[in-house]
Amino acid sequence: MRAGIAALLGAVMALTVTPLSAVAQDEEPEQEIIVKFREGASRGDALEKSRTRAVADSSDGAEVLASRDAAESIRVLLARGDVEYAEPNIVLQATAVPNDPLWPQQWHYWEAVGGIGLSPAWDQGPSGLGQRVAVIDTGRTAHPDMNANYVGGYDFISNAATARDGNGRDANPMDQGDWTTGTCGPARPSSWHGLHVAGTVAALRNNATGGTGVAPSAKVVPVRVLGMCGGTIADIAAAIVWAAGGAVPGVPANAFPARTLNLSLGGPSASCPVTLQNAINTARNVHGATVVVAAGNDAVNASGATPANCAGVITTGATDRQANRASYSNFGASVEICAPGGETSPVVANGVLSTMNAGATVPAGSIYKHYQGTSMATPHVAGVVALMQHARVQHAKPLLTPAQVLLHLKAKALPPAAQCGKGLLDARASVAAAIAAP
Ligand SMILES: [Ca+2]
Ligand SMILES: [Ca+2]
Ligand SMILES: [Ca+2]
Repeated sequence: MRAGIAALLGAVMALTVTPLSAVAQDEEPEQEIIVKFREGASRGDALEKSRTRAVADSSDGAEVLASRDAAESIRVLLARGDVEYAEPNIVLQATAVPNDPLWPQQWHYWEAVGGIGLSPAWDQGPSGLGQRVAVIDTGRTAHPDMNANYVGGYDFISNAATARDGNGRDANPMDQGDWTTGTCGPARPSSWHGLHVAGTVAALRNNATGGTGVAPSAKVVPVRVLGMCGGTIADIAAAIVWAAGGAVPGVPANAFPARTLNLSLGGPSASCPVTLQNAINTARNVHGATVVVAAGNDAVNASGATPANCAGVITTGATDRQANRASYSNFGASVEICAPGGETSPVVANGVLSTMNAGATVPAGSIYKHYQGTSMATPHVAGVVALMQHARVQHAKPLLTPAQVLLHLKAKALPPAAQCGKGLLDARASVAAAIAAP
């Protein structure tokens, strides 16, 4: 980890039912009833006595009737001997449960205790459409559940050796793999960390493939800063400025500036490096970008980790499946909020499930994998920020400033001892607050 200060933080790294009203007035609009007659029933008589009219066939030999007093019609029908059943044809509201087959394993999105309440956030309208989230990480890796949501990007790694692409900064942000054979810390396979993080932000939803991201219509701008052994403050700072739309000497202007930046990275530092703080200030104050960063995975006070200890960022700690602060998560006063980072030990399924590559060194097949870490928590927050901003657009309101984003990010309170900031991210309440704000 000496080569660069920043290391990966991924460890291994209502159904709402609207009952029909039962007001008996002829002026009332018609309500529907589902009725099933027994064989040989006097159907015409039943319709006349119950003051109903036929509308359509239902399933299972039943049919749909209309009535101006459904409750009374049902009472009349049920009193007959030739009716098997009669019930209101109630209207169910959409609850956004996607068809992605891994959704049931993505407990971090929906589980009552440890999840973020994602479906009821989606139910309010937003999907992240039109929003861009820069994932400042290991770069872009192809994946069928992610490819359509990548846009633009750049490679800010100055060191050709750690970049593994034969040159310094360049326009191709492809992740070349960050495996090491022991040059910096223990030997380990490639993490494809940026792919996992990107999938949590914006993996495709309702494509009957894999899982989904938090903001599945948002675009991810892959900005590469982490290579073998991590990345430098200079490269990360340049990436922050560029991702938000600022100018970086020697680098073409960013055609896809992002209003939300995700930095699932960090390293020990007693204070926020000036270079890093200046970059964050530019992104935030000049370009209006919300900067979401990981708290770090060393189970220490986040004031000793950077960029967690920088000003003007949303520092994100991690919770486990039981909504406790995760065992590895940093904590303390510099943590603004926590989100699911999971714990893969002892139960792998209690990690965060997202897009992954199977390659131990260079890319191979596309898979899905559970990771744990504040790296995994951070994109839950970034994705919710994209939902909040999309909701603002949907309601013809101006985008939220970074300060407003933090104000309106909502969380389920955790015990003060968790030192988890506002608590566990609540996507539903955050979107509602974004919509309600002036
Ligand atoms: Ca390069
Ligand atoms: Ca490159
Ligand atoms: Ca999917």
